[in-house]
Amino acid sequence: MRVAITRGVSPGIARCELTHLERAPIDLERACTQHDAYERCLTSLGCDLRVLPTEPDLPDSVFVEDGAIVLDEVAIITRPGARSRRPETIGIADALGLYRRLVHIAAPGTIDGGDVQVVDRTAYIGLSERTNEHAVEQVRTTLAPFGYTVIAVPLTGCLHLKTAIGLVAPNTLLINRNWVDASAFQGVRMIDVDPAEPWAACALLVGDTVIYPAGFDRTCARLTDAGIRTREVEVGELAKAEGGVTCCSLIFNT
Ligand code: CIR
Repeated sequence: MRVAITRGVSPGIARCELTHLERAPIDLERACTQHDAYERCLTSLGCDLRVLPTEPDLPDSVFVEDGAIVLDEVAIITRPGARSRRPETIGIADALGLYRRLVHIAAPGTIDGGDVQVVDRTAYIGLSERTNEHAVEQVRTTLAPFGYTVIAVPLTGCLHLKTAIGLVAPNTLLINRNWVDASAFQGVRMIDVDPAEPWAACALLVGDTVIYPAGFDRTCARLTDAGIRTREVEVGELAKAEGGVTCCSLIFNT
């Protein structure tokens, strides 16, 4: 069974963390409508939803991806780089503990799940404002017994690794090379975002379909041309909080 953990949009989302965007008013009702449609899309692609209780005091808590790194063998509970986000991991650990052995990142390590992309047995980890070398080392030690290689990847100009790359098919990444050095991903097939759409790399592969944000028509056409099936969703309100399609769920098989 394929499970997706999600959490409703916090009524406090207007107080979200922002790094690369100017604060713009977020229409809460519209954000919730978009999130509902996103959850329906997950369900239609075979995910069994586990919806965590909404957290009015945790503005960014809809972005559950940042709270954990879930692999077949283990779930690593993160220590998010933004202090305001650290309490989010409590509910996520409770939910994941039903399915996986848990390992917790310890101080001084900090890491957001949005900085981790696993491709086969390689875990790429973005070194961002949220994720540091201490956490990378802890992930490396945790995953080594399971045969994973961990590669740290410097980032510039974007929040998370998964803002710069997105897994869109087996061993295939959508990439914005201005934000990450493509040479880090040796042996991986790459599709470039359209130069006019720098934010277009964030994509969520579920089975053989990519959940993809509406509004990036040129890059979406590149995916279609490459034979990749897409399902577009509107996430404009969540994008004002610097979130995208990957960050609103944690998907894994049971
Ligand atoms: C933050 O700055 O932490 C949130 N406002 C956005 C987090 C988005 N998460 C993600 O892309 N994995």
